[in-house]
This record gives sequence, C-alpha cells and structure tokens, in this order.
Amino acid sequence: MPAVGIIMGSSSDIPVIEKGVKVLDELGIPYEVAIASAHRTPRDVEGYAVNASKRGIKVIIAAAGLSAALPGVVAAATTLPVIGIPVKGGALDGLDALLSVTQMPPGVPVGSVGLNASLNACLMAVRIIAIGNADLTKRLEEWSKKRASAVASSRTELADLPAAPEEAYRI
Ligand code: RP5
Repeated sequence: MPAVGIIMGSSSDIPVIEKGVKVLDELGIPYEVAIASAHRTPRDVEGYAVNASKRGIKVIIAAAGLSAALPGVVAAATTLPVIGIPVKGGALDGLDALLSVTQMPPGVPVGSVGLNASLNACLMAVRIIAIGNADLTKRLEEWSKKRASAVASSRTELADLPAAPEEAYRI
C-alpha cells in the first residue's frame, strides 16, 4: 500500500518527479504516481485527493507548472499534508508556479519546496512519515550521513586549488 501519493499536472512533469523518487526507492518507502490536472481534469484531482487517506496514503506530493493550482486544489480536498513542487518552464520560467504554490489562502496549507525540487519534496514526505517510527528515522539518518560524507570526499576535486586542511572543519 503506498504511503506517499505523488500527483502531477501533466506527463511533461515526469522528468522532474523521476529525479526525486529515487530517494523513496532507496529508503524503501512505497509510493504511487498519478497524473491529473487542476484545470484540465479537476474532477480527477478532487477524487484523488478525497480518496487518498482512505487508501492509506499519509502524505501527498503535488507537482505542477505555469498557473500551478494543483497542490492547492488537492490541499482543499484533504487534511493530509500536501507538499507542492512548483515546476520550471513557460514564459516566466516557473516564477508563476512558485507564487501559485506558495501564496495559499489561510486555512488551506501547502508546504512548498523550491522549483523542480522533487528530491526535497520526497525527503520531506519521508520525514513526516518517520515521526514516531524509530526504524525509518535511523534509515533517514544513515542516508543523510552518506550524503555528508560524499561532500567531504568531494574535497579531493579541489586539485591544484589551496585546500583548507581537515582540522579547519573540526568543531
Ligand atoms: C501544468 O502545466 C503542468 O503541471 C505542466 O507543468 C504545465 C504544462 O503542461 P503541458 O502543456 O506540458 O501538458 O498544468
């Protein structure tokens, strides 16, 4: 049974979502992906949002571009946490989507991540699901530690630049 429901406004958003869901695979979080548009297929969006909690979904991620109404429309039809992903593109290159997703009226909350930031949306969903789940919290900690050690390892790429010594980073 999926714990995370990911909905996007168009199949053109698939490449944005594909980048983020890898972390759900790595952490063993079951998820599903849906396509429905707040403007083109509003009934499907409402149906998906209304049915989500009954179907066992804990968090919804909603991605859309242009006049991105999708995350807000989903949030209006459910009390589940909704994380919006504004998608880059169009004449304003995503600024329109960013403002649409963040400027929600009081009472209908959408937590927004940055433009195309599907990895952060997925990680935020996992953090929410991990509340009270010691095993998943541990897996999240291990995932973060791996990312951190990759940053430290990347210092070898400084090549001929005058690298700060290791002790410079120690607290
Ligand atoms: C939004 O309009 C979609 O989420 C997509 O980001 C954008 C463009 O959609 P297409 O014209 O590519 O279907 O609703």
